[in-house]
Amino acid sequence: MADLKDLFTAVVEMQEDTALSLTHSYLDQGIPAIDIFNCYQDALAEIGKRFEQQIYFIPELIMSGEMMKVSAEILKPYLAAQDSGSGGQTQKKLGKVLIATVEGDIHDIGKNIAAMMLELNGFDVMDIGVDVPADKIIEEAMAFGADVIGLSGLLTLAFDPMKSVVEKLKEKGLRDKVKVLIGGGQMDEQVCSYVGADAFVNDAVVGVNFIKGWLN
Ligand code: B12
Repeated sequence: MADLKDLFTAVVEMQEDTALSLTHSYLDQGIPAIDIFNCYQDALAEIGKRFEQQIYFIPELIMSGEMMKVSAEILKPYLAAQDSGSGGQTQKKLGKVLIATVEGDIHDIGKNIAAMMLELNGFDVMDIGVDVPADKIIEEAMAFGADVIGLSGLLTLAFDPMKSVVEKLKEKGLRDKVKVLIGGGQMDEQVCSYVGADAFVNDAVVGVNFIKGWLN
């Protein structure tokens, strides 16, 4: 991966204009969009740490979210062009994925990126937004004919709503009809087993590969 230190610093230090111009200049230099994207993600993780240490506060979280959104829009066409997967609009869709951020959680940057990566890789994706109650997720997934339900959540408080989706699927006798993939920075093996999901990811590309494996 290219050394994108300056971009990392610009994002972490909230230098929005510098971050934007570096993003364009790196793209012009032919640096892979995925490397630039990963740099933003690392910078956001650092901002999260500073928030925990009370060096940064809500305004910085908001600003970092905005920077990530803007960069995702810029990088999207490059990610699509550089994607070597089996995606593309002309190919037969590989399967249906319903994606949502669970109830109580409004973080949507990661979810939007995961949805974008899945689309780029040839999946039919239905994104039903943030703060979505379990019943609504299941109802929409069944109406859509989803093969996979992708649940996003960044808060510790998201674990129980995720678990609730799995429990309700079981109650309705639907658990074996769909795979459940949970995503977000805090997801790990322990959360996955608590929730009863089929897998967890902290990275959208890894998520795409899981789903490809399931649906092949
Ligand atoms: C930006 C941000 C915000 C923005 C969100 C803007 C938006 N539109 O999303 C705003 C300002 C709104 C916000 C609010 C809050 N936040 Co906040 N936020 C962040 C921050 C800095 C970055 C999150 C982010 O976007 N990361 C970048 C994305 C790309 O990463 P990602 O989400 O992990 O997604 C990747 C993968 O996980 C994966 N993925 C994610 N979902 C899915 C789903 C599927 C299906 C798949 C396949 C993959 C996948 O793909 C993505 C790309 O690889 C994090 C810090 C951090 N380290 O995460 C804190 C953080 C998540 N926030 C936190 C907190 C506490 C809050 C607030 C409670 C603050 C407050 N006191 O009000 C509120 C909560 C509001 C709510 N009810 O949801 C804490 C959570 C702590 C905890 N244990 O619960 C964190 C960890 C900060 C910290 N270290 O304390 N936040």
